[in-house]
Amino acid sequence: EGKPVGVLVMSYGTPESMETIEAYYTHIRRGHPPTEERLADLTGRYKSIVGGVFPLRENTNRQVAALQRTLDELAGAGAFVCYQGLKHAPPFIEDGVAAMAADGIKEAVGIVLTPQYSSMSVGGYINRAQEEADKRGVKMSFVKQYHLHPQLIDALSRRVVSALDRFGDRRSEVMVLFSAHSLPAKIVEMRDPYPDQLLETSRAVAKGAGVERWQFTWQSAGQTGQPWLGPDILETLDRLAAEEVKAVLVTPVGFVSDHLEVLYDIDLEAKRHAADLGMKLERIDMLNDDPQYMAVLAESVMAARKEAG
Ligand code: FEC
Repeated sequence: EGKPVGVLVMSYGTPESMETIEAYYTHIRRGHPPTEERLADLTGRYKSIVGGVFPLRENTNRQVAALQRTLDELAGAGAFVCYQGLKHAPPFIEDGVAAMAADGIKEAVGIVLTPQYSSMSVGGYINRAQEEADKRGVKMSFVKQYHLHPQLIDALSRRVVSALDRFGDRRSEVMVLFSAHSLPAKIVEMRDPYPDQLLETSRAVAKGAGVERWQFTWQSAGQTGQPWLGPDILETLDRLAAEEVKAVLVTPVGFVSDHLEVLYDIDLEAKRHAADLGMKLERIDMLNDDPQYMAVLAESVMAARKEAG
């Protein structure tokens, strides 16, 4: 008793600088360096987004600091201590667990900065954390998902409502397009909960925002040679344009932060595609370190801790 519980806050990670994009990309590709061409393409995407790589990293740092403050408020100062663990960049998930162990932490809760569970995303983070925790004698439990937490739904619903205001008197024509990162289509045969959980979040947010015209679409599929879940947002925009839809509000529900997959894939690529089709495309503001989102994370951590006894 009296010892703080560690909180391993896990997120995808972003390069530390333009020079480390190659190492980052190689890690994502499980140790296989990208071709010159693919590296140049990714570097170009980072260069073209507002802010580039450094602010993205500061964003994760701010989220971890804000979660620490929220846990101090809700559970009392000293009850929990947060550590960062990134999937594809330093400090890696293993570094975060090692730092906890070095500080004498014996028990910890892990949580990922994405609301829905998939064996290929959140499951991967958890496996890596658990393996390192076993080596270092840290007892860990995990928050697997929080995709229907009432405060998450409320925070997203409010963002939808305020973004709809940007359409003025065209508001009622807007198609709300919920989106999330695609995954290889084989997850469907694996009965992975990811697609259903994304639809559950989308449905709850549509209800919370009083939206009737909505659809779900995938985005940011990788190029691995195997099929990925579709339709992709660009195909969805083509179809909607053919159906005479003139205005869309993209609402990412699997991402919580301003990062490449939002600032490039939606704000530049999808927006340009929509403009070519004569459509107006807007996007909701991301949650980042929004106080309601921080409360979702803090409450989920506290509940997992309670369950772990
Ligand atoms: O802003 C940043 O610097 C990071 C942006 C970023 C986020 C993100 C989130 C997710 N990913 C997920 C799955 C995959 C799978 C592959 C894959 C590949 C990439 C590549 C980049 C990248 N991802 Fe990512 N992802 C982000 C960035 N992702 C860059 C490299 C290829 C490309 O540019 O297209 C395929 C790996 C392979 O080759 O086998 C699978 C999932 C998420 C959302 C959940 C989470 O945040 O963990 C799932 C942010």
